[in-house]
Amino acid sequence: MAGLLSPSVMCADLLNLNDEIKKLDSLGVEYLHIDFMDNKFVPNITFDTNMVRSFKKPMKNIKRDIHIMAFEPEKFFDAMEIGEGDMVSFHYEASDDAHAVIAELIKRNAKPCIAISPDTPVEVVKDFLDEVYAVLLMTVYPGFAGQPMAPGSMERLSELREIIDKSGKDVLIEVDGHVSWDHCEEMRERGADIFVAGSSSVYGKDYPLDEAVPRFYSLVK
Ligand code: S6P
Ligand code: MG
Repeated sequence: MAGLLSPSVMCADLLNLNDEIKKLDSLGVEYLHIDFMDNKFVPNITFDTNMVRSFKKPMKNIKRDIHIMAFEPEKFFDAMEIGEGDMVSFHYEASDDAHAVIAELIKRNAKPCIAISPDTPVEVVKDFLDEVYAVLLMTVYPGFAGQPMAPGSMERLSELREIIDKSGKDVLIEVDGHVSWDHCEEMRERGADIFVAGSSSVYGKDYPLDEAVPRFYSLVK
């Protein structure tokens, strides 16, 4: 399977999101990465649940990739109208009962993903490989765009790939955080499948979006 792209909407032109989403859709991008924060689990706020719901309106083929950086993630599912087609990640560190959160996502026909922050040992995912669609490996500390990659992230990615491969489960790896032009090829080689692209790649200053997107795909084939 070729690498999948999930541009981070917090890095897009925030005053022009309707057109931005339509453009990504017309470029054939698979996912729109939507960062949701509670200002508790992480010290920041991005979009509220109304916005997360509204992102559905301009979408034709592109799907929501909702990254919930919040305690008690399940309490936001109704307001976000999470359902079929959505890929939803929540943090291992922010949930008391991750298995129950995954079960709720499966009940809603969403694709459940477990996210781990840079200081969390990758082995914790072993308990969830029977249940999740993907593991979201944070390669920056959650909360902000535009950060440098957290030390050891590449090695963690290889370790995670090995754990998943050894398990024999068909679980994807999503990488999120400084997935830059310089890093994305190596991430692909180390086993990443879904790439969150933000200010260090497709939303950087180097290329307009309609050039940046095909360029990114060519690097993560
Ligand atoms: C960070 C968030 C990420 C950022 C992404 C931005 O809390 O989860 O999804 O939006 O990292 O991309 P970049 O290239 O600026 O790191
Ligand atoms: Mg994110």
